[in-house]
Amino acid sequence: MKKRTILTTSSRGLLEDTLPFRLFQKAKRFGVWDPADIDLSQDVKDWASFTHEQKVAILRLISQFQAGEEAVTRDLLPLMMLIAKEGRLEEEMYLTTFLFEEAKHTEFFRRVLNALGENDDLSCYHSETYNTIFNEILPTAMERLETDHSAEALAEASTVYNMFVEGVLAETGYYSFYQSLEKIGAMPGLLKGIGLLKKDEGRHIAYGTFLLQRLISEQPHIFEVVTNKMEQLTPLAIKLNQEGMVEDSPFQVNFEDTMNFTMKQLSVRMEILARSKGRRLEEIYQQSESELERA
Ligand code: MN3
Ligand code: FE
Repeated sequence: MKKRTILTTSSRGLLEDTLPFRLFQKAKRFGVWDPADIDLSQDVKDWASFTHEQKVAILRLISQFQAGEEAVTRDLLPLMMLIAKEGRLEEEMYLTTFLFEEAKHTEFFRRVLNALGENDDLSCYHSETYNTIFNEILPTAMERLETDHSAEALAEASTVYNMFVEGVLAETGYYSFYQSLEKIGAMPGLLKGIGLLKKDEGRHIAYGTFLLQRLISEQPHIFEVVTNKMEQLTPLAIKLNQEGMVEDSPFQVNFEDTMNFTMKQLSVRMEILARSKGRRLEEIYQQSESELERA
């Protein structure tokens, strides 16, 4: 039988000044908002005043987020399991909040749809590229961790999940919601929830960035693994935007602006990771949360 050592009663204790533990502290303070507390009464009124085209545009966004939040909730466990098996206690502690938050995001969008009375099948809003990413690439990369515990498999999984799906696609989605609804002052409950979940996602992306930096610092060739994966995924982000494009956007959203935003996210993520090349492991653990967000 394998014998293990308990960490918190050893002289090691908890590594309280490391980034994963600090993210855990933050999540306990800011990640505990309840979707049930968000007032959607004005949203219901606004919805009734929307044109058919406006409803279609917002339903497309909501349905993509709804399915996306469900996917990240269902696909995270293999990563948590691997981190736990490696005995990285502070990272595992942070990840308990990560999964809890994704579950709340899944609940949030369903609450919005229920409040709006939109109970039909929404899969018509999931384009071919959307399905490829969320129903094939993401679950495959995550499930691989059940049997493949290599640094390469972990780096590819985190690149798909944290850098691409969260760092590029979700960020573009928030941008589109704000571009559509904020300037006309509509659906304040939906926007409030999006503001809260965007902050949760900031911590998720920060963890993914830390994880990849740690892997790169331990094995420099992992940077190439991440770059290759991102290059493979980039055309899908472009296609996804194109498939969601409509002529004469009912909210006057500029397609070029959205595409530029996506491309900027892609380059920012890689710039931040590039900085970890040649850095000592200790520095990676000690860095501040804001360092992970700055390009
Ligand atoms: Mn989420
Ligand atoms: Fe997330």
